[in-house]
Amino acid sequence: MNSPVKYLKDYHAPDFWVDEISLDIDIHDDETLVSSRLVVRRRQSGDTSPLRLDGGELETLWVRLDGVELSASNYALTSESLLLPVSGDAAVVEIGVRIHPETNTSLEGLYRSGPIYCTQCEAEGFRKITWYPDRPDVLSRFRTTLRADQRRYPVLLCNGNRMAAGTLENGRHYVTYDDPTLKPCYLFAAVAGDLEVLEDEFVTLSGRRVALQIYAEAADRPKCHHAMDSLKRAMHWDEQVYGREYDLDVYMIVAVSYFNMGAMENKGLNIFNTSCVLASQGSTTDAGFQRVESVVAHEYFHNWSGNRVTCRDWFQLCLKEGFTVFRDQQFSGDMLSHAVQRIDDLVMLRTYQFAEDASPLSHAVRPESFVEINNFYTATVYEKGAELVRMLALRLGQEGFRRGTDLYFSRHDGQAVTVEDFLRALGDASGEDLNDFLAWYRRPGTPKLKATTEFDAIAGRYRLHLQQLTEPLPVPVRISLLGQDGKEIEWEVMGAMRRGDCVWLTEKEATVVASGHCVEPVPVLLKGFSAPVRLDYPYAAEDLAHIVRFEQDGVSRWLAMQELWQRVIVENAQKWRQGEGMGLPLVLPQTLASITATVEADAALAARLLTMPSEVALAEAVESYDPEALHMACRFVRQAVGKALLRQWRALAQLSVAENYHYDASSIGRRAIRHLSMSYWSAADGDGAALQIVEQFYAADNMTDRMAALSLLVRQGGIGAAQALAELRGKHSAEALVMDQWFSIQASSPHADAGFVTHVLLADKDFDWMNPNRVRAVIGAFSQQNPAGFHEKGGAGYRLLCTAVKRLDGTNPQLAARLLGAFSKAGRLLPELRAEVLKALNHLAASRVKSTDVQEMLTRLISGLD
Ligand code: B3K
Ligand code: ZN
Repeated sequence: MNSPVKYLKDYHAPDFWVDEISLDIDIHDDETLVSSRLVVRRRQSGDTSPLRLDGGELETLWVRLDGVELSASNYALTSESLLLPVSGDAAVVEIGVRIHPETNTSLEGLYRSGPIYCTQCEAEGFRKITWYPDRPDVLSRFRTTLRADQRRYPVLLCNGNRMAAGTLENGRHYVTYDDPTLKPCYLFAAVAGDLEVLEDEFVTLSGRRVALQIYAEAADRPKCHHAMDSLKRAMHWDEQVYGREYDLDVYMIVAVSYFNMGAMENKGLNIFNTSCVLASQGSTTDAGFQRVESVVAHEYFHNWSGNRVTCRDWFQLCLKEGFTVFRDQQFSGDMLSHAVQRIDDLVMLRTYQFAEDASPLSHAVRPESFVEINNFYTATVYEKGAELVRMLALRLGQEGFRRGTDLYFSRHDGQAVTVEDFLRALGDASGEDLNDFLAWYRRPGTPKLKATTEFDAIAGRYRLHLQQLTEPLPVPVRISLLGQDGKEIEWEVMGAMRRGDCVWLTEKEATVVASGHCVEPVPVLLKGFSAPVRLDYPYAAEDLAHIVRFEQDGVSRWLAMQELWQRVIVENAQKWRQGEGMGLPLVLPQTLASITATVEADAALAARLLTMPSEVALAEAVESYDPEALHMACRFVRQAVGKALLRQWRALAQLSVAENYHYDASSIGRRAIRHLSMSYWSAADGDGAALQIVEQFYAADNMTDRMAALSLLVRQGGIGAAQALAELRGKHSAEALVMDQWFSIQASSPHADAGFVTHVLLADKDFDWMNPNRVRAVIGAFSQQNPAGFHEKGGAGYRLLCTAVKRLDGTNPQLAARLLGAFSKAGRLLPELRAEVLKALNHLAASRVKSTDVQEMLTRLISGLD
């Protein structure tokens, strides 16, 4: 099967609009009957093209056109399309179909998540519910009736306002909803289940009362408070920062256990993976709490950036996702810490997006073509897409950007638009032409910058030469020059525009000059990581230490620290490969020691600076990727740093944290420092640290402390790990989200037998191939967070992943395809490992993969390796 490639250049406006749709969804145990009534209208009067509807896996029962039932010879039906011969400019189409949510394992369309019926329609899932023009530029008014057994499905939910409800024969009931907003079908949602609700209220800026409801299974309701608080904070923030108010009378969130992503922004009725709603001190880590807060905010922000102003076609996906990620990053920064939030976002960007962009999976933020749109919900569209909006915000300044977003929202409210419309609105509000930014949206790959310096000590003249090695783009390079005393030095720029501390490179080259200094300054480049580029500048290790010591911007200090860590680890990896002894240059422990002294001022930032980059992140810093060498170097450096600063780690491992667990920036930061210090201490002196780790595991009153201790115990292995794992399982076996952590901590632990451990986990009685969270906790953790295990010589790890993908291809293609992302670094692997990857991928390709999702990923990956 060869699925067609879709091209952006082929976009045509739809032939028909759908002014209204009435749906009736009648849920039974062994089938669901869906009848629909579409009021359609031609876009161009007099045109004669047939009405084209999309479908997938539908059993068509009847079709009526303007009240007359059509026989099969009157329409053209394939498994994916239904063409109806509409003669005039308008028509009423009625269709009945039978679907099977009870056996729908793809988690797309209408499906069962355990005892709950729910939907996932983005991007093209609505066509699995009924025949419809399944494209985001067709906006319609939806009226929906849901019917189901009343005892087992007492709660029936749909977008919009509840208009009617009542009982039916045979213990069944129904509810009718009307959604007054016009929406594309990807924002449609329906839920039926035995759910409890946590209720609250939000009064908007203009005084309207909005009912807030979070639905979950009874046992989970007490864990919904953090999500509710996050929602209210997000609603308030969007009013203050973007002037955006919520528009309906009710905002609902439903938590389900079987979900392919984090959450979905359906109009007024978000459906969430439980992992992004539920949070409690006893079962959720600090990182989990943060994730809930940011995903709740992200989906809420979509109400404007995505729902009220939506995408014309799926090529424009970044229009809603990049912008909304940028908004949720700003929000999270405002909630806890700007520097720490930016650092966490950069870890994601530089670890995963940079890797994707350097791989055969590389694509533009706005791709020109795709086979399966589900394969394009990527780090590039989301994270790089957010970076592009960040640069636009920098270019326009705070007020100009706000004027621009105001204009974008008001000009395009209720429309389905493009990246060009976005740039035009942002620019128009300030009289700027932002067209040059389109190149950022169109061009795949990470741009490269090179910086070189010249210094004439006698004349006191300093020149910093910036050069774009790739085709020039508008690149903002925020700069400071640090003098010997750490103070900032004045500078000027030639060949580029300057705004504040930012040089806006538009041409190939520009030069920054400073004069009157007899010691060469240290340049701090790309402050705050002002552009998503790779920068090549030959810093001396001492310069990096100087930046860490004197620069005010925490993100720039972290960037310098990353480079220092990276250099020490990569050098040691080379030594290990050549059989030479590894070593720790003094500058690293000295710099770390200076940071340990700043813990009281900002524990969370200090923790980020003191954290070694992960092996996965380090893979981005090397041209030829040898996972074993990097792993050995990391082990050595962790232990050496542990020994060099043993006194500090032991003291910081006892750092006081407020007695009762509290989710706030300072407590989170202090816990992070404790755990990091325990890990260095344990690397340097396993026996010495053991007691504290074990005590913390058993005495902890919160999951952050407990999981930190558990991961160290599992790393050490042996009886301590086995007992702790059994204890956690004994206490939390009924909590799926804790069990996910139980699985993932083992699958990601870098033991020599990691592959074997992963096989054992797959055979565990609680492993469930149908639950994406569980699959990600084992297969995802092993292949993406355990490089030493995954890249084991001989390719066993690759075969394990490919076997899993093959198995999931038949049940959940989206999940299967996504797991293949673990191969994105394959092109840079050592030749023998690369050959094993290719073998495993070819074997999978030869096994008759069914889904277009997996086929497209395989084609792209294999063509990049061949
Ligand atoms: N818009 C959804 C993602 C849908 C993915 C479909 N394969 C979640 C989000 O980004 O908010
Ligand atoms: Zn989103």
